[in-house]
Amino acid sequence: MRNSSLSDLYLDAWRWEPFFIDMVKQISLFDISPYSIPKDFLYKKAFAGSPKKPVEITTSTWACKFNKIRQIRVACVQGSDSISVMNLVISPLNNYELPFFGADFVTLPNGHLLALDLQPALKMDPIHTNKVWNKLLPLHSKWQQLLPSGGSIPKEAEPYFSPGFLWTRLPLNQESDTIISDVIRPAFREYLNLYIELIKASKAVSDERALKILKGQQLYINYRSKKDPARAMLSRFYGEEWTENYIQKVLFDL
Ligand code: DBV
Repeated sequence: MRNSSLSDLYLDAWRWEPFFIDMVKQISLFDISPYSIPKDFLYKKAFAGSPKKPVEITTSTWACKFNKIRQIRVACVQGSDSISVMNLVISPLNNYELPFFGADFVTLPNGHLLALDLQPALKMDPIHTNKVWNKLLPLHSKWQQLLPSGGSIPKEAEPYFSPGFLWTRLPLNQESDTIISDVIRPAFREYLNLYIELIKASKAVSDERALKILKGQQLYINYRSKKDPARAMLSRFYGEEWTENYIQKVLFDL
């Protein structure tokens, strides 16, 4: 299983490794199979910084799939101490009444940006959202009150977020490191546990319903790929062509 072994990441001191390991442990109760990622996107390296002080920036991709889940993929970006990203999306098959699972843990020289959500394919549809939100909202209020708000999100992004969107920005310091290990990490574990419970409980829906969910999923994935906030950064490191292919054909490939 070339895509799903930790050693494929080739990363030194990746800040989000404990989160990644938690995630792999949590999903390992499912019967996991490989999800193929083209070689050019499994591991990519570039040098940024100044000629005198070059900084190596690596981007690794890990992916798998399992029963009811079309794709789970993690984009891991690492560059010295000041750039570290774990972007995770779990995309369910469209014949299950399931949201997406999304996590965006971003450390950049100007601070941390931390986002976690169970994101709806059909936000205005209570059949799709009620069961999820009833269980998600208590988790959200428990953890968000321990975090400063991340600020508002663009109006056009609202259809794709749940009211349980956990979202904060933190400065780079030791206090934030403590918040990341004492708040963000258990919150991530609990959000993912809830998601796993929803997967286990979900049953196949009718073909008609599946088509409706598919349309919602396509709008979500198109939005994410069109507005990917990492586009500028990745283009700077790896060029536009590689970045466009990575975003459209690997990260958001529905
Ligand atoms: N975001 C991605 C992918 C990334 C990635 C695939 C490979 O979707 C990283 C990496 N996100 C990334 C980076 C930034 C953000 C910002 C590098 C900083 C961009 C910058 O400051 O230049 C959550 N991520 C953001 C922002 C939001 C999210 C709201 C701020 C956008 C802005 O300020 O313009 N991304 C968004 C979200 C999920 C997500 C809710 C799922 C939970 O993945």
